[in-house]
Amino acid sequence: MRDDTVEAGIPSRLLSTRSFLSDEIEEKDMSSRAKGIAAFAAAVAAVALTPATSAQAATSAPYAEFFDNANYCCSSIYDPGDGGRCYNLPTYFVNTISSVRSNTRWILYSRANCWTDSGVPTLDYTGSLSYVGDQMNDKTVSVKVF
Ligand SMILES: [Ca+2]
Repeated sequence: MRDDTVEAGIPSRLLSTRSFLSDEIEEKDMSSRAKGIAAFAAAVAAVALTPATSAQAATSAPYAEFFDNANYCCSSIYDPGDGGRCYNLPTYFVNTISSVRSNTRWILYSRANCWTDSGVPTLDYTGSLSYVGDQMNDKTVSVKVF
């Protein structure tokens, strides 16, 4: 006859201990998550409370916008500056980039994962460029924005 205090071979006392522990762990996880969120909210609030000196300050965050045609036309993909993290372009934009609007330094790579070697074209530039040049036109696969 089956003992009701045993589930899957574990005495019910142990089951309840296990469930108590898992509740505690869950609560700990939640509170550390909550702390993380609170810290993030505080950081955001601190930034928001810093008075902007001008409208210019609000729009000076580094970015680069990569366009599939020259002269900043027509479809584009926006990448915020992030210290030069490598970003592989989505399939649609692979081998299409012809111009770049930017207020910071960026690099175009003709291979995935910002890989490069001698003879593999790249373009390292700062600011906007209405045409990336014949060497890089329609050859960009990955980018970095600083
Ligand atoms: Ca193009």
